[in-house]
Amino acid sequence: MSSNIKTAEDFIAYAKERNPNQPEFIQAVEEVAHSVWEHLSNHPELQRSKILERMIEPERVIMFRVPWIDDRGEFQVNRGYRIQMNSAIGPYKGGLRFHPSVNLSILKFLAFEQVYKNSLTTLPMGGGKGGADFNPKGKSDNEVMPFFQSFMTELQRHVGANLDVPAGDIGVGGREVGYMFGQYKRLKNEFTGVLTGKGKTFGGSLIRPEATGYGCVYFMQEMLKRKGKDFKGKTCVISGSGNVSQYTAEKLIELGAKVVTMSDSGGYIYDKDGIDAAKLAWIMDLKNVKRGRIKAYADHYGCEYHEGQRPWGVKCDLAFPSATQNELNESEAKALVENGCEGVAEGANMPSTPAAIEVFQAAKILFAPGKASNAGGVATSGLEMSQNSLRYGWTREEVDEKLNNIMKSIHETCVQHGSNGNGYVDYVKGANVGGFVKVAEAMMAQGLV
Ligand code: NDP
Ligand code: 2IT
Repeated sequence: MSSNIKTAEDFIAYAKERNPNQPEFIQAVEEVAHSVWEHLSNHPELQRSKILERMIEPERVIMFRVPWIDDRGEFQVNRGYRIQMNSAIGPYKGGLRFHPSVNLSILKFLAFEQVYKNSLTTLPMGGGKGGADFNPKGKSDNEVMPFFQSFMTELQRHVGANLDVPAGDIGVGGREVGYMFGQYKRLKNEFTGVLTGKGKTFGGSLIRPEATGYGCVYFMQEMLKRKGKDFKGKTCVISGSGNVSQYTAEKLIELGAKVVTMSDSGGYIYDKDGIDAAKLAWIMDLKNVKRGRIKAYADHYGCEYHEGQRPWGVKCDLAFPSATQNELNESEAKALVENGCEGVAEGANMPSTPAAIEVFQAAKILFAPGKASNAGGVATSGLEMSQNSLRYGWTREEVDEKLNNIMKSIHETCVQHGSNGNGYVDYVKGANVGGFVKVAEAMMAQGLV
């Protein structure tokens, strides 16, 4: 640690000075710094080696131009990125986000979170993240394919099965991964596992589409089990209606819970009778095939729709924020707690603001941070990498069992590092310290790089 950095606050001031105008990145760094400070204080060798200073400095940041032509023949330019944050424990690994809000701060926060998340999975994956400020909404297939081909035409220089393995995130599904994989294969003239989340016919793992949502529910199941509880009859509120939200809902319904909300950036639907398997299939068709808005569900099934609002005011037992960062603030956290909510598992990355997390922890309800509870997606990406290397494919049951075991192991790691002695588990501290120690040890072993 620099001689003038004595406390977590000093470190955060240093991080802020070096990264002006990057609020999301600083938010993620602040949380980790607070969690690991005690560990660092007990390990002066880590401080001397400037482990945390090195961890907040990406190994490499790539920014590039993505030119393409839209349906009207107009030239368009987007900005592409890949943040290669940390490769101490394996090749860079993490998703690609395509959303108009994408910028350096958001991708650095996501890449930073990814380092600890990937460490928690027990698999050998470093951390990275990328994407572009491209808005896939309302784009025709004729526009989406050339955009993703253009994006990969540059990205192919910087990724590879043993170097950096991207996957999906917001705005990316099987279609987009397929186009990127096709372009990579064409340019490199080799068939390798350079991306995960691929189609089942060309090396994609079974259960990868389901994995983040299923994993999040498995994590909540472990937290509940520790309290002698289960999902039977629990009312659940979910935000978002994309990949993570859909499979969170599917698994919750299967395990006997009642899901009453889903949302998109337009608003949320409240179905007090519960979204059952048939209604969820309708939502999947609406979102994945028709690419429609969630409001159509309310029109079709005659339930409530709350335009421009988020679902946290709905009375529930369990909440699964699964759309985007900072989508659940302090007053919404208070509303959840006052309405009797007993557990929150983050499907999204950093959806709860720091003040919201304080509310949950002060009320001593179960709270799982995204880097623990949404790690099932990247864990199954890791399993896809293993299967590609083996040139083999496991069955649904085999992958699902491995996923469930990984989520149990992450839960145990959180309990090990986050127990405060009076029975309450600080899963935030547990996840941050549990993820940190492995990466720090690997960095120490590899010298000053
Ligand atoms: P999708 O693109 O499939 O779905 C995103 C959902 O969130 C949509 O309903 C979208 O609504 C909503 N949303 C996105 N941005 C905003 C916003 N700024 N304000 C309000 N609503 C928004 O993405 P995923 O389901 O894959 O990702 C959701 C979250 O989960 C992200 O935080 C992602 O980083 C995280 N995650 C994803 C993993 C994965 O494997 N896919 C793994 C781990 C974490 P709309 O369509 O209106 O934009
Ligand atoms: O945030 C995440 O963990 C993801 N978007 C998944 C990354 C991956 O490589 O599967």
